[in-house]
Amino acid sequence: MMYVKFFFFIIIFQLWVVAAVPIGFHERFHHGHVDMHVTKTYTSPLTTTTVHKHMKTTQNSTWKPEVVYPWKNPSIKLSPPPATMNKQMGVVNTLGLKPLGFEMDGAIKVFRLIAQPMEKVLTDSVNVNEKIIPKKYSAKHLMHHHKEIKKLKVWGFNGQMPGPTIEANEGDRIRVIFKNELPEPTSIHWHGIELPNKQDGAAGHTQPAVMPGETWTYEFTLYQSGTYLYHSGFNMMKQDHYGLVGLLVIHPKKYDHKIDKQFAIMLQEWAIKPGSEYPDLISMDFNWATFNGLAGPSIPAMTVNQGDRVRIRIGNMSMNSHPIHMHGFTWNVVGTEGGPIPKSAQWPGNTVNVPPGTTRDVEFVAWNPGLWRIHCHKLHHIVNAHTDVPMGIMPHGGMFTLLNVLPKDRKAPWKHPREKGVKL
Ligand SMILES: [Cu+2]
Repeated sequence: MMYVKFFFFIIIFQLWVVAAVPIGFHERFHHGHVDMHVTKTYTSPLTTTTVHKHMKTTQNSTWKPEVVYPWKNPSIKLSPPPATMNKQMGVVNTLGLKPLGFEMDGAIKVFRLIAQPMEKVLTDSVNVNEKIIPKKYSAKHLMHHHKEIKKLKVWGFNGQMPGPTIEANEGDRIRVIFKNELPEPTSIHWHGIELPNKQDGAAGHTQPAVMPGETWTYEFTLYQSGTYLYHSGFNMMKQDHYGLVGLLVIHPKKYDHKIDKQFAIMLQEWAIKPGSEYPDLISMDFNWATFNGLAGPSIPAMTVNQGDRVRIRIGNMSMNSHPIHMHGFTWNVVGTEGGPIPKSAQWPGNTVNVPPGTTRDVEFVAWNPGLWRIHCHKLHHIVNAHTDVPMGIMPHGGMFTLLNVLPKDRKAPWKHPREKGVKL
């Protein structure tokens, strides 16, 4: 008799699993957004009647699932960006993003981050670099050009996605006052930073999760220098993918040479179903690739003067590697997510692969005047919206922008530095 009962239990359990999984997925897609939680409906006792009852109710169009964590909770009032936004001690230009400044509390640099739901325009199809492109070269009329605004519901910091770049100096003690205005618990993980375990932001392990409406303070000293990342340390598959990511640049106590212009680029990828305003967090078929939450032609160019020494810092918070390629120059890879690379180990190139969770710094002298393309060299990542429009038509660039090197003398004939005996 016991054996029969056990056998009966197994059959019912399997029925429940088979029924509950597709119902859960159906509801998540049906309501146009993706949530990680399972509604209370599916935590019911394991009886056949319950399963049948719920199968019936899901077929009824008036049935509504209990959504615990939607994209936004209307009862949470969103704060304006902190007063330190757009004020900067820093020198790094994170293309298309406002910088984050700080206040001093004694010797401590205090930064403020607020995690919030927001809408991000990836592109409005307007070429922000149109003014610097010679009219005769404009390809605008040679291609189909959809004037389409691509908006996405994302999560960001201080009204920005990705979050603002935090800049500090090696040796600084920093405090980050962090407020959670998301509809679900979260935390901030300081990716690559050597700090006390309690400050690591791994919610559920080194700290409790910061609940909606709560504030949490991180404080640590920066012993390293280089390009680092910050991102959500809780429910990462959803939250990092929703845009809770940013760059943390730590300048060395002393650069061994002067750098004239510094830029930063965060690499991200999105799977966006046609007509949807939400990223599909389950799909691995990414059809949108962005620099700093922007897609070409809406990514501003990097404008420098001929002769400038330029550093570009690239971080990757997506699930694929991105071989970032630039025309016209040979650069040196001078840094990774482990900090500066010793001179003897730096390597020359014009394409640097940036795997997920890493950063790469490249440096070069902008001797070669003109407009140079910089883009991911995975061909699908140059053109977005593979499911919106026929593949290959270019209304939406992906990870694609320009380096604009202003010539010292417009009339001077082009000369390679080696003709003048200069080895770069
Ligand atoms: Cu790529």
